[in-house]
Amino acid sequence: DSSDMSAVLDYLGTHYAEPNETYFGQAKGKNVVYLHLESMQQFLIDMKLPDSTGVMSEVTPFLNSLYHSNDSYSFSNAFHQTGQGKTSDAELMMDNSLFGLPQGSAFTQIGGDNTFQSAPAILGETGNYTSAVFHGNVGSFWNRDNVYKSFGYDYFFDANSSYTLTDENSVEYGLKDKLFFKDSAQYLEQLPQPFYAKFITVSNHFPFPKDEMNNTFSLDTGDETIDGYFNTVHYADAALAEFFQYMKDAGLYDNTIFVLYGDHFGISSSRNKTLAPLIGKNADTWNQYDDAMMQRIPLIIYDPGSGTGKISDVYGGQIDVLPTVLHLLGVDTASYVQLGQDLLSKNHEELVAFRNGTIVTDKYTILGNNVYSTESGNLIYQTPEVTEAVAAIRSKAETQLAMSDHIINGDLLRFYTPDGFVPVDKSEYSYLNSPA
Ligand code: GP9
Ligand code: MN
Repeated sequence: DSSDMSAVLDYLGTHYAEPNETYFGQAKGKNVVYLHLESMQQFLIDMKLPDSTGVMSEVTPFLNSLYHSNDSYSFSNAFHQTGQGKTSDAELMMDNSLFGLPQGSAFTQIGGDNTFQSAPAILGETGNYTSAVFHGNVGSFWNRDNVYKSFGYDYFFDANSSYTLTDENSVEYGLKDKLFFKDSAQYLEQLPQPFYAKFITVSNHFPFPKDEMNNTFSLDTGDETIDGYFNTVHYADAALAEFFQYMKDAGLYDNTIFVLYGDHFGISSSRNKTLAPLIGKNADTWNQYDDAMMQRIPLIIYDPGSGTGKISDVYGGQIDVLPTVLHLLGVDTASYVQLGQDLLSKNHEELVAFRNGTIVTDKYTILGNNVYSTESGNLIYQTPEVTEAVAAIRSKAETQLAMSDHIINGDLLRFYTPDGFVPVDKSEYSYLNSPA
């Protein structure tokens, strides 16, 4: 009931990390484009493989250029925090700074009925933003056509309304990325500015199918999933480069910030030993610590022309992205119910709670009863001091996750409306070809 909500608000009062004044409002009024990078992992950044002529070449040349740009806030220690809800968990975190559930997908289980105070609504109300999602798959996947209304998305461009799917132009989960961006540009150009738009890519999805047209790297690891991954990643990277060109052609580029994030792992832990030699690691000594480190994802906030970018080695996760972005846009998050912390804040706490119980801080990686040094990967002998420090970290991580679960399971946001926020009325939203 509403008393549960006061416990949440008390917690948030102590957890909130205030904006860094150097960056606060730096991108105020700009369009926001989220690029959801299906199954992309951080080890891809700057990685090289021999191409078909044997020349070492970058797997993700375009992402690398953004990663190293002076106009980017890039994060080398950002982790995904998704659970069984995979893509939908990542979306939930990006739009709400709330975690997915311990089991299943919050999107499909309760998403449509709950009260949310999501980014599209916040920006719509505070900055007159128009919001839209672009996804070249059927809108009902992950219950999106339902959930997005509760989030306050004005438009949802999906396969039913906006893209024509054929066997040739699509893969299992929808339109191939290059075609997806090409077809989307016409709709994006017509959105009133400023806009908050999200593009959910799909080509780089398991099982990373072979495509003779996009066969840059001929690998032979003995695992077709791994061999295929680098080619579908390379294709997705090239698609991003084309999208940025569309943005330039449409004159939208300079007035937009781009948030690029990997949603979750593409290569499962069971395959990591096979992958290890390709990324310069030793398969024989590979262990659960290494698996945890593989959960890093690319996270780049690219603000063209800003010149104030940096590569930050701060430890954080997907839960932290929304407060970071809102602060860049000059929207203080103090009154909103967001479980993450601004990654650019001086008070950001370097603690990453995974949905499977793993916890990573800049110092410790906690896996069940084992504690590793995050820096060296060595097991740490648990002196009383270490035990005490680890207990405190565990308690913080458990609290953060529990608060989020209370909010979602108890639909607690219906008991609290941030100052000046007008609750979203789901019935005011309908998308072409989606059920009312
Ligand atoms: C489906 C796509 C894939 O539309 O977003 O979702 P995932 O399987 O990665 O959760
Ligand atoms: Mn996904």
